[in-house]
Amino acid sequence: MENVGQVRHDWTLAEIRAILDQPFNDLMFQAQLAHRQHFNPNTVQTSTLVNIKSGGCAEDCSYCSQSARNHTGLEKEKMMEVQEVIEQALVAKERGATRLCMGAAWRNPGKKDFPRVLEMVRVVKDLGLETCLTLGMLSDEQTNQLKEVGLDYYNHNLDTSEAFYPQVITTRSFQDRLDTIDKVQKSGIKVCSGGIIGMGEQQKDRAELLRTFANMHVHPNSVPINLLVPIEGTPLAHMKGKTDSFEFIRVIAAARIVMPQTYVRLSAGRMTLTDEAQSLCFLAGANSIFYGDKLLTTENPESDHDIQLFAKLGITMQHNVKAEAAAKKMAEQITELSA
Ligand code: SAM
Ligand code: DTB
Ligand code: SF4
Repeated sequence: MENVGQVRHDWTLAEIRAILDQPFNDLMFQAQLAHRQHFNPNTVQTSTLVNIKSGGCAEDCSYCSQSARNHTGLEKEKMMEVQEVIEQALVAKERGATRLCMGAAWRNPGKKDFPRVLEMVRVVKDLGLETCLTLGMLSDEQTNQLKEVGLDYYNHNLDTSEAFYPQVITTRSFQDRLDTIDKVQKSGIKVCSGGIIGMGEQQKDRAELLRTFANMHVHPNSVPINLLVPIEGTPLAHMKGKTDSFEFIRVIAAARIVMPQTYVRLSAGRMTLTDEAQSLCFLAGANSIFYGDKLLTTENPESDHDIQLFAKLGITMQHNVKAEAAAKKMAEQITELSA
């Protein structure tokens, strides 16, 4: 207990299982101890998702509405125009988001589409938002180009333990995912990588997933913990209502304890969590959310609702320092011009 909050890279499976298993109040206390050493406990970072290329994906992820193999009724769409990304980014910024996370239903980005992706990063950065992309696997050249245009974060989830992974996805391996994360990390782009709870995995799988992240040479900067959104027409639709929210909160707390300097994001699945359950997630050390009424293809709480919840909890949204600096600079320029 005296070492809680210390950054380590040598966690054992038994240690993480014991963290997950302990009495709930002890777990919350430990998570708070870790959290308060590295973060303001009353501040939450907000990222808004934009689905820049929806549906028709070649992978067979069994949770996903966007796989071409799942019959979810989702239309395959063309890649979004840069102008539409700008419009959505402006809305996100206006609501107070600090980061725009642009996702595409690709196994990997194609050559033809990539220049537009690079342009999206440039324009979103120019608006003063942090940028995050999630596009699947990347080549070395693509990774370098993303670094050059100044991409801040790349999201690539491991989703679950190496052992359970083949039951969820067969079209690419766990090792492929690790390799992509490693490539991103080495390029200097910050890594965002997390998983999904509620796909039928055991407690041991949850502990293994956390151990994989916690024993990485550098912890991911951000770890999204998703509660499965069971979608009709996917092989995991039958998991609806199967996960106890306390189990989910326990994973958030364990992530906070084993990666005390990481942003732990309360991610998909908030539509099925009560305000009280979400508050326990913040108590467990979650300090980031997806913010805005849509995830990629499914619903997310309205931002007004989140603002009200934050007000009840005395939580403030992390400031958009870059956007504030940009606005200040613009105001100064206007004053100069009118002088
Ligand atoms: N195609 C890219 C990829 O797979 O890396 C990027 C987008 S993909 C939708 C990003 C992540 O969203 C997945 O790795 C998964 O963790 C999460 N996700 C997708 N569908 C979900 C669902 N129904 N419930 C919870 N999380 C989900
Ligand atoms: C992540 O971990 N969760 C986000 C984001 N990264 C790309 C996506 C959640 C998707 C939930 C289901 C949907 O809306 O399709
Ligand atoms: Fe494709 Fe990503 Fe969905 Fe898997 S999670 S099917 S890679 S969009």
